[in-house]
Amino acid sequence: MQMPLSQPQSQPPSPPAEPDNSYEALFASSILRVNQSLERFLDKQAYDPSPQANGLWEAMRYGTLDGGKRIRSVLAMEVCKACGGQENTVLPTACAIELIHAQSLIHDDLPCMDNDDMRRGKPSVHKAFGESTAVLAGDALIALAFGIISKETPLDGSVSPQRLLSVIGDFSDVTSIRGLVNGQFVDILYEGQPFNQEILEYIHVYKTGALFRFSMGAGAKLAGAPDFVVDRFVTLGQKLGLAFQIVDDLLDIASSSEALGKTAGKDQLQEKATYPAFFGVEASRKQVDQLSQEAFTLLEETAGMPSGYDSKALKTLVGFIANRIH
Ligand code: GRG
Repeated sequence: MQMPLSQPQSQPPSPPAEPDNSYEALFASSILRVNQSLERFLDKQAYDPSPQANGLWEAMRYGTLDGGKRIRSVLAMEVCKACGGQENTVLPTACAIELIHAQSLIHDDLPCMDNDDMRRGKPSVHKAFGESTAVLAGDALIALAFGIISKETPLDGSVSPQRLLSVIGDFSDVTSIRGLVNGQFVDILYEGQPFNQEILEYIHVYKTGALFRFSMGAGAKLAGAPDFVVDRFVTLGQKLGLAFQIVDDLLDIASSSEALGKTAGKDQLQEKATYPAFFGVEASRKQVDQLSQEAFTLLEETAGMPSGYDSKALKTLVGFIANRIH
């Protein structure tokens, strides 16, 4: 006997599925493109088919692929698209951002830095591969990141060589004494030391803010946006970077190692200079809300200008950054 192909009439129709409005679902296309390109850029065979450095490549891949929210690269991609730019133009820079971010986490986890055994829900790179390999993997990722922006950005007229050079120059600021390295130095310097608001802001502006500023500014630059729009996105990156770091510090207090994929509660143990330590949890939360409100206003103002853009996706991203739970 043949089975009926349709449901009997008497059964009620199943309710329509709820739309998935998570960050991962809404930005799946940008996340996928970044992940696929990272996989390609970290293909050992393409660079060095000899077996000697296999362990180094494995460590670089382990620290970069398979994990991470990709928030900075998504910001670069979404700003570029919102400003009318091509996805292919920004993709190499978006990947370079993730390589530097991964490197900063690998080095941050080292025993001589923040000393964490866990990252992205698995043993940190020095735990899995040893300290010297972790240092070298980070070093190699920095140089690779510069190579990817300069060699892989298509020179097909979608971006001028001058603009591209200016992005590479900005990238060198972010990765140097004008960016993350500076922030990390001062962060460690003030561990267990008295600090004030000025020091706190300084650490955050450099340690986390720099990469957010670069991500948004580069997205706009690579889209060919006018300088005043680029400047606005840099300001926006500054606000979002600060909000992101304050939320990170709040989650370190309120969340679990399991949920975060890294050791929770470390800031207090290491007597870190954080917003919650200085202002308290409630006032820090208010600062995040204030910053996201300012980011919304900036987005709306800029979108309304003659060379305006569609700010919908970017507003959604601001909301995710302010309210993230991991
Ligand atoms: C760039 C040359 C160079 C050196 C780096 C070690 C160092 C110098 C800087 C450390 C910077 C650092 C670890 C900042 C913390 C930023 C932060 C909140 C990281 C967590 O970012 P998420 O949550 O991580 O986006 P995932 O795992 O999701 O990618």
